[in-house]
Amino acid sequence: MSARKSKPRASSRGRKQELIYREDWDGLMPGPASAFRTAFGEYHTHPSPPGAGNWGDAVLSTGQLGLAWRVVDDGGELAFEVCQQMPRRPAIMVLDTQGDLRDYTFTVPVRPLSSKAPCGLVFHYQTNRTFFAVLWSGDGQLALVRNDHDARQTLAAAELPFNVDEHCRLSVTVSAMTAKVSADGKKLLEGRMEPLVTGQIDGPRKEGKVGLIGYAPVRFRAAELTCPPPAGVARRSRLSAAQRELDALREENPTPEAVSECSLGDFGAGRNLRLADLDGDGQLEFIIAQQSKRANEGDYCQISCLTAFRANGEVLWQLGTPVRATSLLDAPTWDLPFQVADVDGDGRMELIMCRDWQIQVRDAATGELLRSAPTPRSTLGLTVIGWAVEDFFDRICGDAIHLCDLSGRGRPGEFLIKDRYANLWAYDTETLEPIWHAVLNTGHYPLAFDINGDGRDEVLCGYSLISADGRIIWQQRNGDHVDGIGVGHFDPDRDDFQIAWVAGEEGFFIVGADGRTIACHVTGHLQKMSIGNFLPDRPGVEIATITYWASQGVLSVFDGRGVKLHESEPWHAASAIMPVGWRGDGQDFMLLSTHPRYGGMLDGLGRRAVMFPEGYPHLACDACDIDGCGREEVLAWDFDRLVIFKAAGKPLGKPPARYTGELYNRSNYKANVSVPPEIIAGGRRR
Ligand SMILES: [Ca+2]
Ligand SMILES: [Ca+2]
Ligand SMILES: [Ca+2]
Ligand SMILES: [Ca+2]
Repeated sequence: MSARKSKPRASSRGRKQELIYREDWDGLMPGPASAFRTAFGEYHTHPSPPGAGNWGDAVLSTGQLGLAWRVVDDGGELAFEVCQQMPRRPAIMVLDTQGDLRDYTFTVPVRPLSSKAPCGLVFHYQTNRTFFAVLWSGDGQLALVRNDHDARQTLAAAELPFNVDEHCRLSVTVSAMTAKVSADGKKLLEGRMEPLVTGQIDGPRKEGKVGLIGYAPVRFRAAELTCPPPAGVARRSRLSAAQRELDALREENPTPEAVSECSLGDFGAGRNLRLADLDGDGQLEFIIAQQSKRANEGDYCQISCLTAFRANGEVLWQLGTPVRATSLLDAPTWDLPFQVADVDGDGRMELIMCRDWQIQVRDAATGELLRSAPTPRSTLGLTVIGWAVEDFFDRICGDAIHLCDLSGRGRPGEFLIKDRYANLWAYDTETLEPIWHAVLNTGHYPLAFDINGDGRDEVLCGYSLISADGRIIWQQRNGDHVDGIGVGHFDPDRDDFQIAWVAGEEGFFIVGADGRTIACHVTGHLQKMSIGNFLPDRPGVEIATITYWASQGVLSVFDGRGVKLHESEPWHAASAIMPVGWRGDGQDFMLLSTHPRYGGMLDGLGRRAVMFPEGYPHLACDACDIDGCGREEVLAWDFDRLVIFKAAGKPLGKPPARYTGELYNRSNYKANVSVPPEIIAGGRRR
């Protein structure tokens, strides 16, 4: 990962240049150079980063089968090859190990393989949606562009005959925010670079990374990165200052200590874990679900094995037959329908679940079946998403369960159950009788909340607000679907509740209680959202979002009014970005993952403020104040082991009162929160 430094060398124009990096293909072999294209990275962590060598694959292709990037033999040397048509978003391979580049020359021999769409180099890269690029098109145009999310500006253009039979040595030199582009040593373009501004508190970005870009098949031979020696001196000074700042930041934060570790035997699974005091002894236990897939694999899953266990690995009970998970494809990329709470108010926990087209209520301490009913009859609904036909089976499989209080009994006496994308039903937990059915674009996980303060929960589901009686109060007509929903008094200047949602390609929204949009940002395919005090120096909560699909890993931090404060790309995948009150002084971190190198906990500026030790699982993670100390612990697991990390030492302040959601209603799509209680005052949240 270190810079490949060598003695200054003479450039073609005779001036000495310092070599920052030259691709020597060390450790690389012909073969795939991309991650496989599934929803795995929405909230699971790859064992190694998507990409190859020192390069990260920054754009997950969608709509294509197969991989976007390969390392190939190219006339006796190696090369990176884009082996896909990528019309929606370009394939980008970013040189991850070399950031903070200000004045430099980036040179790569490029051989286009298709005239259907452009290829070229990216530079001053901030995220896979914010960068400068030189793009070579099939019509023989070479363009210098500034790409700021969906706004693209051409700064300069020139003719360069397109040639799919030979390599052309493309080179971009950046000096004092002016870019000069040459091809085979001939200067063709020059343009001033207005710095990209990624967020209100980020400031203009005057440094960035470099990478390779292709909207269509193209080969790139060994890249070379050089700079004038004074720029090298200045860069080393910036890098060491940044490292000192990061070291100081980590020094002032508690380190993670593994306080508990257990084997998951043959019942381990990905991110489908619930926490509850199953036996009423005051300690939390866990239930983990294994799944069996069918049809298109992801949309009609059933729970195959459910295991209740203690933190020491002792199994309390088990339903079904465990089958040891072996492949990353065994990790769920959906929710499974089970939740645990005291739904009848008798002081004992019940498990509400769906399995084999049945709704079941079980004693959570023993797993014993108390009552059951068939799941709802399937119906196509109005908004069928092409790949998931809702009437594949005559009864719904049950995609997710959300416990709620529709009748105002003061406990979760009802529950919501949905199919994958089109129908939502409310049920009574005692009678297992259906109460109502709504047909809508459900999105992934609803949120019940008493938004009008009458003691009964309303239901936020997809782009709709539904009354406790099942009547749609308002509904926005947007495309795609909502993944996660939050509600609260986010804007201190407004009296109503605001609703925040992330909705894939439609973006991140803040909506008033009347259903009108207050703010909307499209920063890629918005996948996950969490709400907490990520910037403690700023008043109020911050709302963090992260993207996946087509341009993954773009982390954005907004204030409660929807003003974008910060944006970066800490890792080329999404994450549940669980808010964690790790310090115990009111500041929250975002848990990216427990991977010792690519994960960590981020502050509101995207800095890795806390890192996790080597030698522990990092497939999946979650956070919860398990022991009631006022700070969240971090749970990390893979198919074999579960470990609990605790913040070392005493809290750094007085842990403030916070609302972190109910212990039940865990979901891979929900927005997770850590907010002052007054943010949700006047309503109740499930
Ligand atoms: Ca217990
Ligand atoms: Ca009970
Ligand atoms: Ca209400
Ligand atoms: Ca704040």
